[in-house]
Amino acid sequence: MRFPSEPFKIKVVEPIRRTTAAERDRLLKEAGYNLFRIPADSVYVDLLTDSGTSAMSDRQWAGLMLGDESYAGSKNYYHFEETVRSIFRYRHVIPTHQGRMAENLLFSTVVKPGMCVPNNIHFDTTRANIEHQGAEAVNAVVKEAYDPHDRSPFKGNMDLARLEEIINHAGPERVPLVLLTITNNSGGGQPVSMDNNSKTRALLNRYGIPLFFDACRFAENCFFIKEREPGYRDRSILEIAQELFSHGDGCTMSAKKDGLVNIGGFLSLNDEQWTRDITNMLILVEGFPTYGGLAGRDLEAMAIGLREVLDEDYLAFRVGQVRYLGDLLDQAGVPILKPVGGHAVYLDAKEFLPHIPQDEFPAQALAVALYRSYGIRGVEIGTVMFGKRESGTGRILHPELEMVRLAIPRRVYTNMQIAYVAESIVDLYGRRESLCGLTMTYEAPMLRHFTARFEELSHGTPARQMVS
Ligand code: P70
Repeated sequence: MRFPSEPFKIKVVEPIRRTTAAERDRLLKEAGYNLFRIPADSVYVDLLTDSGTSAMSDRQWAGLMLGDESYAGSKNYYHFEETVRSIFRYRHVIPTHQGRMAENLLFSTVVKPGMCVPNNIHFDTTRANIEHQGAEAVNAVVKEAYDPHDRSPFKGNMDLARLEEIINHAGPERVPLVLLTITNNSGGGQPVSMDNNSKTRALLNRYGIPLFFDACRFAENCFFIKEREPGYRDRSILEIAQELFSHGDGCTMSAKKDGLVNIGGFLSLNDEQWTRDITNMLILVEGFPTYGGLAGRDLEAMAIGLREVLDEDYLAFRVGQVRYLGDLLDQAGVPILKPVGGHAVYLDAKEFLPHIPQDEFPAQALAVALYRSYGIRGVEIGTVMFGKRESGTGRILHPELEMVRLAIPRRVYTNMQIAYVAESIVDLYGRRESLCGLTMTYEAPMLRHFTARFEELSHGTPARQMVS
């Protein structure tokens, strides 16, 4: 295992607090066993998300002082626009306050009730925003994605035969666009290859359907292409990104990931009419087109972050640190999704806790145990986030993967803290049989994972099925 050494030194530190197990137990009860409801200052290592949690560089902090807060035509907008154009190379650049607003603006403009939007795998907000338009969000990832033991290098790839089937079944006129999520978050942070990307484009050309990227973690995806795909070893990350995006018509972006900022996002696209309609909506709900719900200083930080994220030393450390955690766990026999993805290690809860049935939310139970025993916060990506209730019976339909995601914030934790996380999980794995399942006592009609509440079951108590 290569030890991923940091390509930076630390200039400012933020103290974190150790809590007792008794305190965490009380907080869990108060939070209804939902980790989104735990105060962050009671978390020791916070791996809930890599979104908006990055440490900015000294250059980004300096950039904040260059903020031009003019309502219209801020100089930071032009710097941001030029940066986005130089990487993504689409004609129009529309800033938004975060990714889901970019999704909302795009889908409310081009998706109509009864339509169908395929993706490799939709993430939660993407799916919810499409369903909110009365359309169907369909996944078409390759089947290897669902096998945690399959070590294929590009498990984020689109299954082209399946995609064609979906288009023909819906009718091409009912598919306003196809998305590719890079990297594929719900499938374990797995990359899409350049080859699959260009074949997706070729297929869509036959039907005249636009291709958009959900580009949150594009730089990590490009790093994997450089590492794993023949012909890209000597190309820069920027060149790989430019080639990748040349196969699409636009993208949505949450810059809270590979923009290396705490808030921000954008839409970038070529189509003139779509841009006009989206811009009109933007003015209605978000702000003037040269700030889009952000301050001028945020745009400056984003412009600088988008350049920094392309740095290969940074990316080697970034992806290396995630892999380091995965390798420590794998070597100790802890079941994780393989190969390790770009931004997170995913624990396979079905294998970790085979004695807890999926109806009792094993991944949520695992996330709760990790916090209670060690102060580590991960997030459930399984039945709570993606399970659906069958209409009529109220029975839960389970997603194929039942995981706890340990998302590593960018440039935030030291390798020693990562080693602490590994050691803790190995310890928990040794006493996994003592863990019990949960029952859900409250759920919202959409994006229920953010606000759901649970009660703990003791051994032998069957889950009560809550019918909504
Ligand atoms: C995450 C966050 C956000 C996201 C994404 C993809 C592929 C769009 C968005 C929306 C969300 C999250 C999940 C669990 C806990 C906390 C936060 N992903 N597309 O961590 O972007 O958040 O900026 O609106 O991954 O993966 P935005």
